[in-house]
Amino acid sequence: MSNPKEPAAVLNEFDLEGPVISARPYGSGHINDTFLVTVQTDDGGRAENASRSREKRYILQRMNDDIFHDPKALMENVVHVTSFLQQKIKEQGGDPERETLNIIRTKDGRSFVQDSEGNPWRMYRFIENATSFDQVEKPDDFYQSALAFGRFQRMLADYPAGTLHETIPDFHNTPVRLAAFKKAVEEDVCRRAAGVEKEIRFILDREADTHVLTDLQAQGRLPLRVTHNDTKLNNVMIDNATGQGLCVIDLDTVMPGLALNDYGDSIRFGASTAAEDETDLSKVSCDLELFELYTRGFIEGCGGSLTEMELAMLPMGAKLMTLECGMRFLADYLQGDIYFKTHRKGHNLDRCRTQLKLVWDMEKKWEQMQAVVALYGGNTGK
Ligand code: ADP
Ligand code: GN1
Ligand code: MG
Repeated sequence: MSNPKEPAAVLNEFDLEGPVISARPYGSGHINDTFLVTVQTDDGGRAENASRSREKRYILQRMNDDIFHDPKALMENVVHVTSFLQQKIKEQGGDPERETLNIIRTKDGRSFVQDSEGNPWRMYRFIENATSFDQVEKPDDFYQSALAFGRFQRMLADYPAGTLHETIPDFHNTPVRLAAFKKAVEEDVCRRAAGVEKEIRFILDREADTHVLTDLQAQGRLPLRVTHNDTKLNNVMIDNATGQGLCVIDLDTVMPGLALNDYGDSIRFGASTAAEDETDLSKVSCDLELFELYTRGFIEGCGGSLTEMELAMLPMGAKLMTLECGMRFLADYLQGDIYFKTHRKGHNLDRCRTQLKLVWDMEKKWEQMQAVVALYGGNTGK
């Protein structure tokens, strides 16, 4: 379990529009320490409002440098990707202040600061009147998130991929993840492996699946694209007024990758009938209606750019991202919960179990999943 670091020390470094009223922990991300910062602004002395003061909000984050070893490279990516997106959004007549992240610079113009202990911190404009959901509350939100993640990928189609730093090497290289998982089992530093033999076996039994997509990629049959790589539902903001997917956030892992991973990660999180850490596994399954909604939205959002092979492999993308996430949670449990934030004993094990239950359920529904994909993606699997 981790304790967020104190933000007070760095607040003064950023170029804010007024004095800070409050800074409180915010959101439910597993990686960074996130704070909502509120400042008081005045109206600039305009006569009609002379006595009225307003508030403005920001997101402050301590980047997790145990995970992102090179915060400077990470922020270079974020600076470049957000300015690229702002330009595209402007060209398309959108609002660049709400439809992508906007970095708040320090008073001396830097994109992040380090506190006296060397912790890296950055700040974003808070996206008002929009919501990031931890679970699907309304099916249309999930469809809107699919459109948003699909469009995100399409907007980055001509981004110079070679200039991107790989912020976490082999992030979605499932065979490499499997090797790391096996090592965690062998080392068993917390002596927890004996209690999770069933889960370990479940993962090892699916070793052959783990390299299906990386093999296709190596054979040049799946294209590398600039992808988000962390497409959970709570990494997209839905506009409260229009109900549309407004802004894709959490850009720390934007790197060259497979479209299938972005698709699959969304399915594993959002098409589940239960929360990622649900302890009652009877509640966990892959909802085929949500699966269908997301599939339709993602294909549409990608605007016809997915290849036939990508379309055919969508169900495999969903299954592999779920399996990979399951093995990452279990590896972390075995290693003593050192990667993902946990909030209770056995949290990572609970998370692992929901992922494996989902994989099991997807295997049962495999033909139906393929039929859905065929419906929206044309002639697949041949
Ligand atoms: P993590 O990597 O830990 O998941 P995120 O960047 O996703 O961190 O931020 C955590 C949460 O904070 C998000 O799920 C979202 O609810 C909220 N959030 C992040 N950035 C913004 C923003 N610019 N405006 C509004 N909310 C935000
Ligand atoms: C982490 O940062 P967050 O909470 O959006 C993780 C993802 C996992 C996810 C599981 C950088 O995402 O890869 O799929 O948790 N991000 C990183 O919920 O490891
Ligand atoms: Mg996040």
